Amino acid sequence: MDTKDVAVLKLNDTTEVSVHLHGATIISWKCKAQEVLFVSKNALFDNKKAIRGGIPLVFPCFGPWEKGPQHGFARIKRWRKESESKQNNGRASMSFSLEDDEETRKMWDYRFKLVYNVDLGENDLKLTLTVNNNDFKAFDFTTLMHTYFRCPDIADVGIHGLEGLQYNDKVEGGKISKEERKVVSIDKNYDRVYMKCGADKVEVEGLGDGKKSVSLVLSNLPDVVVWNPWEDKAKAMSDFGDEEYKTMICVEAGSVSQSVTAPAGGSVLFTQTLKLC
Ligand code: TA6
Repeated sequence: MDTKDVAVLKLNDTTEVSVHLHGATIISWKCKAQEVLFVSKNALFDNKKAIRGGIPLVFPCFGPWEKGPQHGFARIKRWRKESESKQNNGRASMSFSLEDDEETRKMWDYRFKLVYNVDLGENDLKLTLTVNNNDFKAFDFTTLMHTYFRCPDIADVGIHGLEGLQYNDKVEGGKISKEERKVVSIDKNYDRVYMKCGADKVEVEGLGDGKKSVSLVLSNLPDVVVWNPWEDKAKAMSDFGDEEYKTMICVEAGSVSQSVTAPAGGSVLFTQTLKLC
């Protein structure tokens, strides 16, 4: 049942997804009766600040941005719900859109329409972001799905599929290193951009009730950001509990290490499918 701020899509008693119109932020994904996503108990839902958790959308700029807010404006603008449908293949979907307006054009003078499709299956959630360039000039951007996963204990989380990849370590001042581990575990502040990830290689274990894994199947999203604020940075965030770093991990699919060009009048599609196993 939708409210004025949140659209809810229910497939059955154990499968549903909720999308807050502030940023078209997915704030809940229940799969096999388990909540898969993390939302901070201190998250603000004031339709101003980005929601601390779920899957905020980053566009047109990942990270600090000289033209506007960090991670761009998409996650802090109000999106419009465009459609909802149940397919006869046992899936259901909703779509949302965001178009340029005076506020966005003051920061970033381009005409665009973002269309976000949220497609729910019994065991997976398929997210497709289409960036439409409605302008007479091309524009460059970076984009990312800033997914916060819930876990009972960060000590039991392992991230597979990163072995051998180069990563930009933002904790180490942007130093480029190579991941040697088969399974990446988290025991401190991590803020890394793993580059040229495989389309279907990354899997995160230790999620949900701790016994679940989520695999990421990606299209046109070559980078995976791994972030956990750890103790000191957790304390420094007012919309994040001091101890909550122990029960979350961000594994974020994006196109951020290199910018993407949308040609005038053209469109670029990005897809991430999260599969619970
Ligand atoms: O997820 C990586 C990151 O860029 C981190 O550097 C950290 O800043 C995080 O995003 C959260 O950013 P936010 O603007 O939501 O506080």
